[in-house]
Formats: sequence, C-alpha cells, structure tokens
Amino acid sequence: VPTAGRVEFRDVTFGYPGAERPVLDGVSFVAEPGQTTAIIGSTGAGKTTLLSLVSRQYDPQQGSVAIDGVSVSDLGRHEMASVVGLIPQKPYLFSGTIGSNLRFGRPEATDAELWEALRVAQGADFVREKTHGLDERVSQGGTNVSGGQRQRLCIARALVARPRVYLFDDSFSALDVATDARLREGLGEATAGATVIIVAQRVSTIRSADQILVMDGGAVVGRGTHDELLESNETYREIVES
Ligand code: DCP
Ligand code: MG
Repeated sequence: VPTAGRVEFRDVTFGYPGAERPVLDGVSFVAEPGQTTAIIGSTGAGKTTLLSLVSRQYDPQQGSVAIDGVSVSDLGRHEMASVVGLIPQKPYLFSGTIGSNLRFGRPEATDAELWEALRVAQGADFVREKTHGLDERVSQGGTNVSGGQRQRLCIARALVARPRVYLFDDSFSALDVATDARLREGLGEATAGATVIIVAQRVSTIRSADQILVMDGGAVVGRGTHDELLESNETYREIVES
C-alpha cells in the first residue's frame, strides 16, 4: 500500500480574526501516513480549529502546517481538494443529486465506485431505498435526508475523492456503537496508507488509534497511546472517566 499524507504542525499559533486571544497556542505534532491520529478534548478546546488549518480554511499567524513537506499555503484550492478530505462536524450537502454530491472531489468516479464508498460509509441501504437512487435530488436545507444520512454521504464523498489525508470531525459520536464499529472497520481498509485524523468523544472510537492527542485550551497537553495516556495524563483520565 503506497503511503503519503504526512501532516506536520510546527509551533502553530492561530486566533480568529478580531479575537483577542489565540485559539491555538504553540501546537506541534506529526500525523503519520498509514496511521490514525485521534484528537480528544473538551468543547471549545480547538479541535475543529486545528482541522480547519489542515484544510486551509484559515492560515496560522505563526508557525507552519505542512503536508508531505509542502506548506499547505502553497497548495491551490483545487489541489487541496485532492490532498485533504474533510468530513465536517456539521455535514453539508450541495443542491443537486446524491451522485453529484458524491462525485464532488472526483467527477470522473464511476457509479460502482460511488456504491462502494456508500457501502463502506454505511449509506448504501438508504440510497438504494430512494426512488431515484444516485439520481435522487437533495438540497442544502432539504429534509429528505436525515442528519445521520447526511453524515454518511459526506464520509462517502471523502472516500470517493481518495485524498492523502482524511479529517473526521466528530463523525462517529451520533452513531450507535455497533454502526460506529462497523463503519470504522470498513474505513480502516478504505483509507489504508493515508493519514487519518479523527476528532472523537467516545473512548471506544479512539482507543485503538496509533496516537492520541489530548487538547485543552488550545494546546496539546498530552500525546501517546490510550494505555500510555491513562498512565500519565490527568486530563485524559478525566475525559475517559467522565
Ligand atoms: N471560535 C471562534 N470563532 C469561530 C470558531 C470558534 O471564536 N469561527 C472559538 C470558540 C472556541 C474556540 O474558538 O472558544 C475553539 O473552537 P473549536 O470549534 O475549535 O472547538 P472544538 O472543536 O474543540 O469544540 P467542540 O468539541 O464543541 O466541537
Ligand atoms: Mg468542534
């Protein structure tokens, strides 16, 4: 399996425009290809903000964010879409069909590839039940797709694009434990070789991660495996026990 997508943060400081205090303060870490890096931390800790710097919705005021040694600020918008696949905390659809949503990152994808991505994302059944299948129309504010279904479509959309880096922002918390486990098992295969970063709340979602980053107040206050952090990190123990 070819591997690529090494993400490196070097001493990154970032504050939202107009805000007094930085939201991220001196964040450094490496997320390796072929591995899963999980990020855990209380609400407002800066997890979504961190991911938004990888996908370059914002640029840091200090420090650098690089993918495979290239600063993300040197990647164009179009290039970015094929390098980074973000599954946002609030998943969104574009007005169009289910198929056009799934093909967003790779217009030439075949129907078979879309169905395979849907299968992995645990979304094939509900799409099959739609009268028009992949040609079913959806709209941004549409009600014919539930929140959970929307999330699965966003996961499938990212898989179709085959990026080097996958960013899952709290994509699994709303799923029941069995679906969560099944989905992540399939994802393990589908994303093999890529860099996977998962923001999560459930310990069951992150305990098998190769590396866990513990965030608190905009800083990384711990890193290690589940067992290492249980042993050494008070903040992690508090999160796990809550
Ligand atoms: N923030 C802001 N402006 C934005 C987004 C966030 O000022 N457009 C602030 C709110 C928080 C801090 O930045 O104080 C970090 O927000 P994040 O969304 O990054 O926090 P998390 O993703 O960790 O929180 P949650 O677990 O609730 O998703
Ligand atoms: Mg968030």
